[in-house]
Amino acid sequence: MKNGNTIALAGNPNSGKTTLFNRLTGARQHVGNYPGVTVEKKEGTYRRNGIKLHIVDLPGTYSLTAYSVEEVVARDFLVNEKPAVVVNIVDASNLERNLYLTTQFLELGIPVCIALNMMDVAKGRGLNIDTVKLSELMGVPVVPTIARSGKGNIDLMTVAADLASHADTIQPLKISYGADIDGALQEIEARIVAHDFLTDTYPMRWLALKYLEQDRQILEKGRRVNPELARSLEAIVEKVAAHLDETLDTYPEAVIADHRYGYISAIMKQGVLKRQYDTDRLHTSDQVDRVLTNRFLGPIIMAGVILGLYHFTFTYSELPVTWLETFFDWLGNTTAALLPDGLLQSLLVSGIIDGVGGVLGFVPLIMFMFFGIALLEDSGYLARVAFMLDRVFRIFGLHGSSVMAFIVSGGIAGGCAVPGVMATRTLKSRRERLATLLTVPFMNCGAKLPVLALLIGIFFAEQKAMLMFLFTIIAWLGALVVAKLLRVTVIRGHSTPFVMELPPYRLPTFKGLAIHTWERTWQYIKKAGTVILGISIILWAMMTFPRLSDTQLNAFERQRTAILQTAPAPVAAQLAAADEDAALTPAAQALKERLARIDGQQAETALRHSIAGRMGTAIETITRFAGFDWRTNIALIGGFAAKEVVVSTLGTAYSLGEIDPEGGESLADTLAAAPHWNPLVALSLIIFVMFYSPCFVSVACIAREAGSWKWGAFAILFNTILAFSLSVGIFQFGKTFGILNGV
Ligand code: BGO
Repeated sequence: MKNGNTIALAGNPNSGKTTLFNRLTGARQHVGNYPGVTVEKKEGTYRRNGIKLHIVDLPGTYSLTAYSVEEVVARDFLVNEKPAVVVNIVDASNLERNLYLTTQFLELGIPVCIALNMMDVAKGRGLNIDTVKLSELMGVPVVPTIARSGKGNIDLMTVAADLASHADTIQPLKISYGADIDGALQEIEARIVAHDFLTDTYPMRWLALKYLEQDRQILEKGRRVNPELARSLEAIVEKVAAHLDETLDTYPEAVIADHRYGYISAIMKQGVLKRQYDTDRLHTSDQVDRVLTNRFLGPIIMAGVILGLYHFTFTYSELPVTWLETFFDWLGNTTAALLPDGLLQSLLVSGIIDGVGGVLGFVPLIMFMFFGIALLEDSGYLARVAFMLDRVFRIFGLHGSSVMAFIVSGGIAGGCAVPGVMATRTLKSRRERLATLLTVPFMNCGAKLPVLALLIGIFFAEQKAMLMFLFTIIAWLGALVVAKLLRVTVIRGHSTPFVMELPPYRLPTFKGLAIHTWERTWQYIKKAGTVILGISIILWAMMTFPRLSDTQLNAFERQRTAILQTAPAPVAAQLAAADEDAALTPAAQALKERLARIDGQQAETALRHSIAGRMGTAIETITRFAGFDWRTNIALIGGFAAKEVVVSTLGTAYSLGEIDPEGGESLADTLAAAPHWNPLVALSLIIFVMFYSPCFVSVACIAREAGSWKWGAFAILFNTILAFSLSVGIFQFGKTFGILNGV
């Protein structure tokens, strides 16, 4: 319950608080001490134009963390006494420094009104402040004042009184503090909610932040109220602190402060603060930002950086990818040679080695890509990318905070839609949040990378980096257009202002980069070894059963016997005697190929006969308009579970239904040689994989975050229809005009 008409004056020391307090209350003031401490407590009454307010002047502080007794007093008053409004006196001539405290009031979720004081000093220093914009971006009223002369005081009190009368539902500000801190915050918040821990006094995110800031008062209180839970929360903090120390050579409080300043700096950069002439020397980060986030140069540099990243990844990973491919070929052939023909051999070779091996083969590529992304992230450049993209985002009805969700989902490459969908929690507007979480799955996540890398590598080998860049642009364009479409139809509504944090640039440490790269690469390997392995086995079973009947098998056997019987006896004898790699006479070679063709036909018939084969064949009548044959369909059905499965299933499908009589080649070689595959089919398939239904885990996450399975179903249907329409369009266009299809 808010304290009726109590207004607290709060701000940094020397911001003009006392001057304002004296002006507002005149003779109606009295001085005492806060209970238990020797900090002076000044109270008074403001009375004018029918407005009567009880004014309390809080001690001047720079922060709300319990470092000093003043900070504790100010904070306890705000939390326990719950004044109706906090009038935050901000020194306009030192805006960025003063707003640091403001962000903390906003994070506390209390009604705030900014008194932008010392406007005369700011003006004298050539500073031009757009108060309307500042108010819009921070989401609080801003009233310019000159406390010394009393200018703006009446307006200030009118606004404060107005805010006091309808300020019950204030949403606390949510600043994103980067992946590490945000992750820890979520973990702590979940426990706080589950145990209803101190939530009657403090907002949960604020409490979680205080834990990360190692706030003495809160830590002690926590240990008193629920020692066991407090220990577990402190353990989370210790873990993230150790991680930050190891990877970035920093600690949680510093990261939090950096992001708060980043948030403020981003507000300033949006035209809030303009210097008529440069008096202050610009901070190094600001100087670098003048070039890197420049309206014209910035996007060009950004495109160059991303293209450079792709070039680096594809060029340097090529050799190790070939080594792994060769290794899995060898492993498959050796296993096949060691085991007798039969179900076990088929499961191990076609199901597991060709399936999972296909996904694991791309580990070097994934590792190089993650290394590049870690470099961009740890240096602070990724935040600038988000900052620049935000300008574009607003045009499409999305929020600035959406950008980070897109980047986390694989906006540059290699992320995952699940944390991307979760990252939308920082969005306050439900409509913007929905539009974001429905479109983040269009990004090229780590699971789509092997599909893209495989097909680009086979069919567009000359311009790998350029193609990857093109597909990134297509993913973003697709996501933005769909978002706009959603925002003007099913989720209509206004856009809300936003602020993007710009933490200072820092030199990444090699250790930090190595840890970040390895953490993510290990996730990929683990997923391949568990989820993908499981799905591969299920799909193998679906591609193997039901098996051909004895009658069908006998028919093939009869064909083989007939061929051998009609062949000249010495030729058949040579073939029977020769081992696998022996040189054959042309006649024996021809006989071998005829027999292999029968084997191929049998394998194809068996695959078509299986459950998956029947499904793939059944929809081929429709999918052929997009250029997909029945084997590709099987892979795409598998891709509903997880997108890597498209590669592993293609591996299994081509391995089971062997169409290449020689066999034993990598999937890339097999596809390159397959007659119905060409660059046009590959392009159509890439676009389909990029846009069709999110994987099952993402769908579940979308449904949970959007609060209804309706949205999960929407994502499956809408995305698949969209992807199919795009692929059909591309394939039919290419076929008609003879583009890319080798005609
Ligand atoms: C001295 N404009 C200008 N120009 N000055 C202001 C304004 C304003 O809007 N508001 C306040 N000041 P406090 P805290 C001083 O005391 O209220 C001035 O800590 C001086 N003193 O007059 O004390 C204000 O309560 C000798 O200045 O702030 C005061 O938040 C020479 O800012 C100072 C010049 O205000 C701090 C100024 C002996």
